[in-house]
Amino acid sequence: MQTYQNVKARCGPQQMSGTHGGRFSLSDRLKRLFRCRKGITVIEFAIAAPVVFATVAGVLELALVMFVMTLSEGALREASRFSITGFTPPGMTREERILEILCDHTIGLVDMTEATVTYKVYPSFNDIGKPEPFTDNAPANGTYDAGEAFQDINGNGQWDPDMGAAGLGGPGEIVLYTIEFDWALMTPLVSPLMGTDGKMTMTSSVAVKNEPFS
Ligand SMILES: [Ca+2]
Ligand SMILES: [Ca+2]
Repeated sequence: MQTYQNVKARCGPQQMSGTHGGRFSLSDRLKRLFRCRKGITVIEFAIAAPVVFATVAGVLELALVMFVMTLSEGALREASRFSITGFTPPGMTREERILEILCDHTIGLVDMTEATVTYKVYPSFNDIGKPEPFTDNAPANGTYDAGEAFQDINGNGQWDPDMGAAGLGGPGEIVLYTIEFDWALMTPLVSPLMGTDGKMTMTSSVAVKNEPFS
């Protein structure tokens, strides 16, 4: 254990008498410097502290990001659970009620005025995110080209790489709910690893089947 007496014994006046008539040569000074451990803890802390603080900040930042993602996913499930009933509350639309639920269940951490919430209707769960079917023959290159025949699943008069139709769907239909928003990262040291320009885009989706409401 490093005690004051030990330090004094190693670095004290009795060690300060040099071999050159009381004056220290450079080698004497270097030997004393390497022998002396007084203040070494402060130096070690000064070196390690930035790394420790950055690590702690990164862990807290990551924990907060995961917390917000979990919140937004839970909020989206709650909103879709309301919407599958087809119920329209008095004095507001279903879309307005959905935004209200999302706002409540993200406890104010997500700015709903900046978030993008979308609803898409699909023929089945297997069709989610898939393109509208087309006849690949002009030319046969694996992609849709203008003039090729296609099935206009979402009824908008054009071929789409995602066949989903906008809306909350009718009875028994499959609906995909998605929320997307930018989360402002707080630690400059971590933000380059997790996002761009100090922000991280978060996206959550939930697919449900509407009840046979009337
Ligand atoms: Ca083609
Ligand atoms: Ca279309």
